[in-house]
Amino acid sequence: MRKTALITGITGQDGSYLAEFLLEKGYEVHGILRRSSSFNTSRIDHIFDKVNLHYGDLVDSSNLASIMAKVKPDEVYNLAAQSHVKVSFEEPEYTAQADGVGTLRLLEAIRTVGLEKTTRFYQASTSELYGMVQEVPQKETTPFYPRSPYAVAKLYAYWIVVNYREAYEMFASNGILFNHESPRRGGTFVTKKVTSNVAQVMKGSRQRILLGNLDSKRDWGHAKDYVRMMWMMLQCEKPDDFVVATNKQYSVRDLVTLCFEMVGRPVVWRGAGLQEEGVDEKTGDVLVQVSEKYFRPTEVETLLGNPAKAAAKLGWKPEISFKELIYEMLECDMKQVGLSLPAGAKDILKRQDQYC
Ligand code: NDP
Ligand code: GDR
Repeated sequence: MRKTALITGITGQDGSYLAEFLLEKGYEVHGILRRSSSFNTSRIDHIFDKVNLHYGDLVDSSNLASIMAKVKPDEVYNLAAQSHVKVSFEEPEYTAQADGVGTLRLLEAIRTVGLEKTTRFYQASTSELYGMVQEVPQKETTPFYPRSPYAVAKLYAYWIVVNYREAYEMFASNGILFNHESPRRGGTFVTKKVTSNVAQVMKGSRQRILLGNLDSKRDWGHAKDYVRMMWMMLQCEKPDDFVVATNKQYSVRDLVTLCFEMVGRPVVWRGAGLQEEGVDEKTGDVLVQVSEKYFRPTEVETLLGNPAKAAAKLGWKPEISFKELIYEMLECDMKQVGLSLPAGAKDILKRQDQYC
């Protein structure tokens, strides 16, 4: 029998990859779309006629219940969220409504229509829960210490999922996903901001890149690898929570260094703090500067995930390396401005180094 899946956040990075993945598996795919004054479906335009879209919002309970009653999904993937950490400091209440209480609304919608014993539920939890890290690397048992309104809202969502699993025996699981990126990543997240700005610098339409905390370290994987794991989590015998990560970390400075090396304009770093600059090794041109504007009131300095449980219980491991991910994103952004990557980028891709 053909399975039915409902994806909230289908127009986002992960939603679009997950929809493709589930269609390939033969699922009937439904998604919740927010009304917008302009088109917001660019990531799913290529599969538009294959998915079923319903207008809705995680802040509207009755709408969620009526979608649930109509679709009666076998699997629900809750990916919708105000997902930007810095923005959550400016919109804390809305972030709590959408990311925290929104998860509760969706779980209640499942119960309201009597699907709690049959529908499986995936929650997009996050490494941001670890915040001020209490253990390195982070695993499923590492204590949480959220450091933003976003992370606090996601903490509520994490625990309400655990509670509904225990209280109502729902098949409800948390994927504690570390940062994952792709050419479809939103332009205000640091990887995409850097790859697209580097392409603009190469085109000559931008002089330099302004960034916040260059010391921040992240465990960056590829979104395609991570949506596969979302599905795997709902296919196992029992609901459970899993860390999904690569167990490798790089700083924002490493990311910028690699990108400029790939486009053939290596940078060296000079100065410190707000005065730190990334300078073209040959010409001395300033290509990167630090701007306070991108600092967060409380920062998550370092994240590194241990995906051993996902490997042992589900046989999952990431297939795309950090370097391959950045190459793919840069290639896409260079194309966007009518350029291509120099031949040397392929050599960097093949080289054995710390970015493998
Ligand atoms: P995106 O920001 O790319 O996508 C978010 C999606 O949620 C979009 O489809 C957006 O719609 C939708 N959305 C936002 N608010 C609402 C709302 N109130 N009601 C309904 N839909 C809404 O995020 P990602 O794809 O990167 O991430 C997916 C999920 O995984 C998010 O919950 C995120 O917090 C979480 N996560 C992401 C990680 C990552 O590194 N990418 C890591 C760990 C967790 P619209 O297109 O209209 O804006
Ligand atoms: P993050 O991703 O906050 O980890 O949340 P983001 O790419 O925004 O930041 C990563 C780190 O880079 C530093 N940084 C900058 N960040 C942005 N956006 N812009 C800058 O100019 C900049 N300069 C430095 C940040 O301070 C931070 O330390 C992402 C989101 O997808 C969440 O939804 C998800 O839960 C987590 O990843 C895991």
